[in-house]
Amino acid sequence: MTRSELTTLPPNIFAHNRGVVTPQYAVMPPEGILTSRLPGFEKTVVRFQTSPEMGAHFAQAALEIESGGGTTAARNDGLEHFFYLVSGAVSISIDGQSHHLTPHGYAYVPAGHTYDIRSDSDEESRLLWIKRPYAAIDLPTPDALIGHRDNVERSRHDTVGRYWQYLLPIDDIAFDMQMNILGFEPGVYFPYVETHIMEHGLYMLEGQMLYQLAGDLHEVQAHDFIWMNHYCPQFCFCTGWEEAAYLLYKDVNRDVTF
Ligand code: UGY
Ligand code: MN
Repeated sequence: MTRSELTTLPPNIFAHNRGVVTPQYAVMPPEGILTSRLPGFEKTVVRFQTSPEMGAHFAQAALEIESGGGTTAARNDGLEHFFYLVSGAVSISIDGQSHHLTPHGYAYVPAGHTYDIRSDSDEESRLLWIKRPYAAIDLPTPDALIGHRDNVERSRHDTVGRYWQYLLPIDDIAFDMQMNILGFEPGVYFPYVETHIMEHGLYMLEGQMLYQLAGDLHEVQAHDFIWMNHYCPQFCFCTGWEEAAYLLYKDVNRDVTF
């Protein structure tokens, strides 16, 4: 191929890049996250959004599963897992019991249990995957859980025009993480700048926002990913004409360790 045939590069590629990685946060538009394959999966590629290599204490990835693809056998790596289906259709078996996920369906797999994933769709399925070592306490490990965004109550507090959906039970401190959907009407913003010990993995499900991270402003839109390190100051405005919503990982319910 000659240079003149290389027409795929967009103009102003540097000016248009929105990706940034700092010690306090990362903004990762999907187009810059390259694919890899994983042992134990077939007809599947993975795009890691965050991991310990970035400084995170969890990993988050998007799996792109072709029709009929998925795991090659039931897996148990000792970690806890949360799966959220963005598009397509998959079956997930937890300890041999099969569940069907449609878009915005999700599954929590407790540490030490097996999971097996198969795409049921004619098209590619996009499955978000959050995993981390479970921080055990003197309570039994939580049970597996299957749910769907449409069946989770929208609660409202602190401000008008925004809602929370708690996908995992927030009153059960056996859970060491929350997976929440936060939704915003256009023009709505946080009542204060948050600065907290909890870390976040944020996946934009819909809409547009201006996110302030450690004092820097970033425009984000559907399918962008943000990692926020512990104590990263954070604030956001919903800037589009449509509602915005994101899926948010948050580590909770545990004391500090020394
Ligand atoms: O609950 C939270 O920590 C949430 N409000 N943070 C965020 O959306 N960046
Ligand atoms: Mn927060």
